[in-house]
This record gives sequence, structure tokens and C-alpha cells, in this order.
Amino acid sequence: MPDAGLTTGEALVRLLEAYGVELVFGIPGVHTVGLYRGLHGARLRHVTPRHEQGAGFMADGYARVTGRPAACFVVTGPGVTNILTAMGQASGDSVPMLVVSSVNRRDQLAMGRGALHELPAQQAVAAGVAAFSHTLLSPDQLPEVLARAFALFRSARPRPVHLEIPTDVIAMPAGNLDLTPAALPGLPGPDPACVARAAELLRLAERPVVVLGGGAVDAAEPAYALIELLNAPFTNSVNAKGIMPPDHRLHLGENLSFLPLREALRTADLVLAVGTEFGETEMYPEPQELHFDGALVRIDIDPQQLARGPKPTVAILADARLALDALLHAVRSPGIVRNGSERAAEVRAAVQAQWWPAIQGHRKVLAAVDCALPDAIIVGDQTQPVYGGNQFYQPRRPRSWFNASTGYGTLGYALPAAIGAKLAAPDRPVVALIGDGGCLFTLPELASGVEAGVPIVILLWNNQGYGEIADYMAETGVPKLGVDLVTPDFVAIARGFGCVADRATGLDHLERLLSASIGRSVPTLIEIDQNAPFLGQE
Ligand SMILES: Cc1ncc(C[n+]2csc(CCOP(=O)(O)OP(=O)(O)O)c2C)c(N)n1
Ligand SMILES: [Mg+2]
Repeated sequence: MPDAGLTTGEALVRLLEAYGVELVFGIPGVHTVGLYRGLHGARLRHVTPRHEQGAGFMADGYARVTGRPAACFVVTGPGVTNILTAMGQASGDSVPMLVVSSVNRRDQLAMGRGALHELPAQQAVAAGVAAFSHTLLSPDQLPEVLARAFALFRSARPRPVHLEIPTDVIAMPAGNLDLTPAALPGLPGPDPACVARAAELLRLAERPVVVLGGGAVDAAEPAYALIELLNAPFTNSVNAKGIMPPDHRLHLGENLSFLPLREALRTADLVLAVGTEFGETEMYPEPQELHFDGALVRIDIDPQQLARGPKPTVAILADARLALDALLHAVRSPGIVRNGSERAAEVRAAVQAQWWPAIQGHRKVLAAVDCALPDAIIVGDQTQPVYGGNQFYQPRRPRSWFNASTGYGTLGYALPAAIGAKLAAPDRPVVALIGDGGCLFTLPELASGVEAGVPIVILLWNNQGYGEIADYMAETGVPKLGVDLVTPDFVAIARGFGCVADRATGLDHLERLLSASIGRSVPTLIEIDQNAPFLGQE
């Protein structure tokens, strides 16, 4: 229904609501107050971070739990450059978010005259970490540009989209615009000929292996059914954790960093890879080239992804769920018994034999979380127990374990992303697992968490430094420099922000501290000393 008095800023907010956006993360400035005019009285909830990078990470955490985009409102120039890092992480891990920024008035664009917040070529800067970046030169463009963004979020490989609105356009009348959302496309289904070819290969395969990636998180049901039907051992990427039930008989183990797992892929007569780029960070700490002696069937929603990395025998361009449904139907009865459980158990044991000793401590911490906060969403940063967890942890369902050790690899992710995750799933416990180094990148977001009443748990892994890099320097013979850190009294600081905070003195104590977080309205910070005796090996 057209509304004669509406400005473009207000029309934007109405359209976001119409597309079902629930949350805006933003820090207002003189350039964006015209957007905030529209937010007043809106159904959309606004959460204020303490840095625009926090806004982006919060939107990322929200999207990874829901599969839906949140919006971020940031000012021209520093607001945009501050959120770029979070957009980079979201791009790397295929996470949707809509970043709306202001930009200088149209008559100032590209003039370089030193206007407030002026970032020449801002649109091009943001485009590098977005699916697309658009400058809204007139209010009339707004419905179509948003339709493009939401069509992409819904039906393509998700990525951030950036929309910049010149300050004069934000204030322009938009009363004539049609504010009903566009009919969005459904998910793309597979080419039947490709499915038939893949099904034939699957029927003939005697030692197939399935690899599930982050692109398959919403395809848990057909993935399960196909794996059972084929009796095929499987593994998953970090972003696909939880897609199959924990301790499944056909699980090869977690993480392609382990040679026995890569060997299982190499020696399989067919690998079915769903929604995975076989990313380098899956093979931390040493990236490896993967080899496939047999056939490789790849399913991906992104045609370019099917042409990157390992070369497929059959490439199926489609949404993972639709493609797996079609394959399931086409394979029907595979007929050949393949000792799937036995092969999987063998590889699993070989993988576990390679777990490095520190993993024992990480397992104890994560077992305490599982015990005290069952079915928690665990949002990780780049720290030792997260690398460890990537190699063994199995959540009970998808979208429950994700971290910044994959893809772009950004320190400071976990705390704000956990706030976004908790806003997405208020009824589930949400734990941010973060190191003392990473924590200091975004620690002020504790204030946002207190303000928004978001009771996450921050598990702070303290080793007084950039432990990972200190180890790497030692391994590579580089004299140690810049990695021993002055670490503050995190417990006192967190209390100062209004959080509840304590140091864990033992595993029972850790469990009690975790349990006590239930029902709080503010974040709880629990510090764990990496060298605490209770983490040592028995
Ligand atoms: C923004 C950013 N800067 C630098 C790095 C390089 N880096 C990777 S891990 C790491 C150390 C992190 O220290 P901490 O969070 O304390 O975790 P720890 O390894 O000590 O467990 C650094 C500096 C990075 N990943 N991201
Ligand atoms: Mg550290």
C-alpha cells in the first residue's frame, strides 16, 4: 500500500520487514539517522554493537543458526571499512547478510573533496567481500535491488550483499513505491541427466564415500537416507557438523587434516561430495592436495564451485536437498554389500590414533559443556580447543558448531557471533569458545550482550598469548616475537561490564559454572587456564 509521506529510508525498513527480516545490527551516525527514522516503532529489533565488525559477526551468527539474513546499518566510510572483515568471514563461509550503508550525497560521489566519512569508491571496496554491492541512485531502484538480494539469499550460494544509499536519497520521498515483496524463486533442482549418470555410478560403486559440506546443512534427511541406502562411509566438513547423528556406524571420523581420512577418499571407487569446496582450512594445520583414484560426483549450488578444485566426473548444479532427494530416488536399490561399517570403523580408529595429546584437554572441556548445557550451539574463534573440536566434536544437529577457524579465519568472531546465535535461538544454550588473544579483538561486545539481555556463555581459553602462532614460530625456527601477551584480569573486566564471571578450578567446577548460567539474563564469562592440571592427561 503506497504511503505518500514515506522517505526512502523508511521504505527500506518496511521492505525489510516484508521480506521477514527480524533483526538489524547497527551503530547510527548523522549519515544514517534517516534509516533510523524508519526503525522507530518497527517490528524489526535493533541491537547496537560496540563496533561495526561486531554488527557483521552478530548477523553472521544469527544467519548460521537460522539460514536467514539479518541486516546491518552502518555509516559511510569507517562504518563500512569496520564491517568489511565480518563480511569477509561471511563470504568465505557462504553466510547471507544484508549490509546497508550510507554514502555521501550524489553530487559529492567520487569527488574526493574530504566530505565527512568520504570513502572514495566505497562501493568497489565492499564489492570485494559481497555477492554484489549496489549504489542506490534513486528511490525507484529500491524494490528491485532488494528483490535481487533476497532472491540470492533464498536460491543461490549465500553471501553478503551491500547496499549503499546516498544521504540525499535516504531522505527522498518514496511514497509511490510498491512495498510488497517480490515473489522469490524456489531452490534450483538438478538436471535429470546428471542425476541419472551419478545414480548409475553410485549403483556400481563398491567402496563409495560421501563427503558432506556446509552447503548440505539443510539436507540432513536425504543425506541420512542415501548414506544408509548405500551403506556408504561418510565424513563432513566443519560447517556440516551435526548433519548426521553423533557416533554413526558409518562415520569415518572428523576432519580431512587426518591422513587416514584423506586416504579413504583417495582409495574410494566413488566419492560423492555435497556442498563442499574442500577448503584449505579443512586440512589445518597443513593444507593438502586431495587425490581421488575413483570417480568424483560433486553437488553444488554454485556453478563456479563445481569447476574449482577437484575435477568432478559428474557435476550436479542444484540445491543439496533437491539433488540428494533426486539421487535417492534414482539409485533405489544399490544391491552390492560393501562392508561400510567395518571400513568406517577402521578409518575412525586410525584417525583417533592421530589425535594430538592436547585434544584430551579439549575433549574434557567440551564434554563438560555437553553435560551441563546439552544441545548447546558452540560458536568458536581461532583457538586451541576450537581446532581440537573441529577434529573430534560431534554436535547433535546441524547449525550448532561453527567457528572462525574456517575460511577467512578472523580473530574476535566468536563473542559477537554467539550474541547473534543466541538472538536466533533464545531457547538453546549458546557458548562462545574463544582464546585470550581473540577475545581482546571484540571484548567490548560484552556491553552489547548485557544491554540486549543476551545470556551467552563465554568460555575463555587463556594461555597468555597468541598460542597458535607461538607454536608455529617454534616449529618453523622463527625466534618468538609478538606472541606473549599482557593479558588483563578478564574476570574483573567482565564483571565490570555487568556479566557474571569466574575462573574454573576443576571439571566439576566448570560444569557447575556452566549450569549456573541457565536462566540468567546477562552473559557469563568462564576463564579456563590452558595449563590447569585438571586438563592434563590422566
Ligand atoms: C584478524 C587476525 N589477525 C591475526 C591472525 C593470526 N592468528 C591466528 S591464530 C592467532 C593466535 C590467537 O590467539 P588466541 O586467541 O589467544 O588463541 P590461542 O592460539 O592462544 O589458543 C593469530 C594471531 C588472525 N587469524 N586473524
Ligand atoms: Mg591465547
